[in-house]
Amino acid sequence: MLIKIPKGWEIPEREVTLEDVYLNRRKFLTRATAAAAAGIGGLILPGAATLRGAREEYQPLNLPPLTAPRNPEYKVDRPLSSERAATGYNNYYEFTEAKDQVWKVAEPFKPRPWEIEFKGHVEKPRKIDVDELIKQMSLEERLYRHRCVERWVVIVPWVGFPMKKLVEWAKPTSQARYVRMVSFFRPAQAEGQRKGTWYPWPYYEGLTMAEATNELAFMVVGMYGKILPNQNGAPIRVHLPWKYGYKSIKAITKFEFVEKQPPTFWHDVVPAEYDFQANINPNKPHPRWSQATERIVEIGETVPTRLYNGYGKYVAQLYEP
Ligand SMILES: Nc1nc2c(c(=O)[nH]1)N[C@H]1C(S)=C(S)[C@@H](COP(=O)(O)O)O[C@H]1N2
Ligand SMILES: [Mo]
Repeated sequence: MLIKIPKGWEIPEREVTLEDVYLNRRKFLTRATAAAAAGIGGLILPGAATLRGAREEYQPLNLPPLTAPRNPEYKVDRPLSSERAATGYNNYYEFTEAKDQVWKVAEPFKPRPWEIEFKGHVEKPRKIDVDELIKQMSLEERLYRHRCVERWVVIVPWVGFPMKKLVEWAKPTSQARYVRMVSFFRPAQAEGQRKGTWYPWPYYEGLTMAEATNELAFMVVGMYGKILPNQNGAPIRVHLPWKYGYKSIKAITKFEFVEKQPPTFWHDVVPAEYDFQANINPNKPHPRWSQATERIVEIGETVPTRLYNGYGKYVAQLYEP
């Protein structure tokens, strides 16, 4: 008798995907349900290659080197993901919903020249070219664990600088209570922005000032000792390792300092499923799946999820009285 015993992660992921994509999409094609079905919890194309990681044909590009001293403070308790896995399996809906295709669809994108705008409650609104900004910052490498709300994990050597330095550079006034961040809008270069027209492009996210200036919040401009590839958010993105991946907005064009909690992209698309705070918490299930475990991409191993992704020592005081 032939009995296939699936690995733990295969069952729920398949349930989430196939049912939602094929049933919901056809039945209720309203904006919200179409988006929920295709959403970050939704579309994973069937097939072991997709679930395991990058496509076979994919090889990382030889991008210009960008190295920086490793900050020994940030350690991980697992081997790093291969560059191929972390750059060949992505979520980036501006390009495509197929995680193993983002590298290919995003390749022609031109992330330079790139202007970043600082506005809202700042001493003086200003704009700066990304490379000018990078020159003014001192770069370091940090090993961080990245945990998507869909339960996949990669462990990555990012190159960048603390977001706190960026906030200091922007000089917000005392009225600023949140920072709102916005990605690019270039439908001609990003086919997901042409095809997924029900999404409220451009992608937008937000943080409290305490979160943005926490030492873990990291502005990323490189990975694996090279400049950031398009598929991971070139030329500049943020990484917030204690929050689900959707908070770590890619290809940022604007920082706006505001008084009120800003709206966020995935919350607006599926309000019941993706909240503003999005702290990693094994005890708080997503409405459609448990968050108690997670799967390490490429290795396929399932491990327990940790509160704040294991970064409680840095951030728990932000949320606990
Ligand atoms: N602009 C933009 N930023 C984004 C996304 C996106 O679709 N668009 N996806 C988010 C999600 S859901 C995840 S898991 C991470 C993936 O980052 P990675 O490709 O570096 O692993 O990017 C986040 N940032
Ligand atoms: Mo994600």
